[in-house]
Amino acid sequence: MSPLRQVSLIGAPTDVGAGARGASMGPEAMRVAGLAEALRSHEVEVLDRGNLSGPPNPWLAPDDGYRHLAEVTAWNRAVHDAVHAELQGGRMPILLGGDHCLGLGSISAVARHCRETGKKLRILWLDAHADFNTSTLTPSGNIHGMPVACLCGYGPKELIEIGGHVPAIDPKWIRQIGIRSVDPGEKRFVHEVGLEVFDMRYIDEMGMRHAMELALATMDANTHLHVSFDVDFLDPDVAPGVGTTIPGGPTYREAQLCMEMIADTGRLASLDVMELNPALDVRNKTALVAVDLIESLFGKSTLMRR
Ligand code: EXY
Ligand code: MN
Ligand code: MN
Ligand code: MN
Repeated sequence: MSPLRQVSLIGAPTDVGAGARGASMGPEAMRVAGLAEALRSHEVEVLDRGNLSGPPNPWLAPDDGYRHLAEVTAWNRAVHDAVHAELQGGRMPILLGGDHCLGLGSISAVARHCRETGKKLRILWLDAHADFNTSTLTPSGNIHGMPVACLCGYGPKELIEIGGHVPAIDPKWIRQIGIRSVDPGEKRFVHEVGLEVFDMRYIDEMGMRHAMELALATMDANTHLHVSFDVDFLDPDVAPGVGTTIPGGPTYREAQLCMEMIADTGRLASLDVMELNPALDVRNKTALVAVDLIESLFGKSTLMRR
């Protein structure tokens, strides 16, 4: 029998980084969809740490290229501290967003922990978007379009310094999967920095299996694998409950295969589940799909493969 994995759920109920209201209700929708119970059915010990708190969404226009920078910073500091505390305690954090600006706090904590423990970090960024904008490239000022750039050191001082090391990560540690909406300046910047992107064109031509084989290659027993799962990664037919639906995403089965291949590595060590927006969902369908996919990340299908 596999050892009991210890997971902590951390809710971050805010939409301060987003362009639509409602992702603040994401953590509760995941609980209502039965996330803790589903994980427990896969030999996982689950502690629900409840929700973090932070400033309300002031719903203001961007200032100098950033919308709500002070509020985004406060929320990310809270996320950083909570995620780092779980890792220090030997538990696997699952961050329940909240919008994807919080990937910054989560991954800067994971990167800090990897530096402290000598682990190699690999990040899978499952998303329709590259989230690689800066204040000069962004068409919206919404910081949920910027966390990957901030993690790589391109962003305001208060955000890039959250994990205590600038840059928090090397762009070589990231693999992006499912990308299909990138702004023109952002696209140039992605190429300039050399991010490894398996976009939908690649997945259409080569298949999810090949994309994931490459994205998961060169990991070893010392690798900490972090998955940042933006629910808008999924095709909107499967997952309508997000603020920024982009057609042409992975089907239900392609997404399952993606999660199953991650599970097979045995290296998953931290997870973000972001951008779920219950205000735009249909009878909590998107949260239920997210729970189903997370079950696959924790080995739901392995019995069939024994
Ligand atoms: N690229 C667009 C922007 O920066 O405004 C849209 C970003 C959406 C980001 C989200 C949820 O992954
Ligand atoms: Mn995102
Ligand atoms: Mn640590
Ligand atoms: Mn997205």
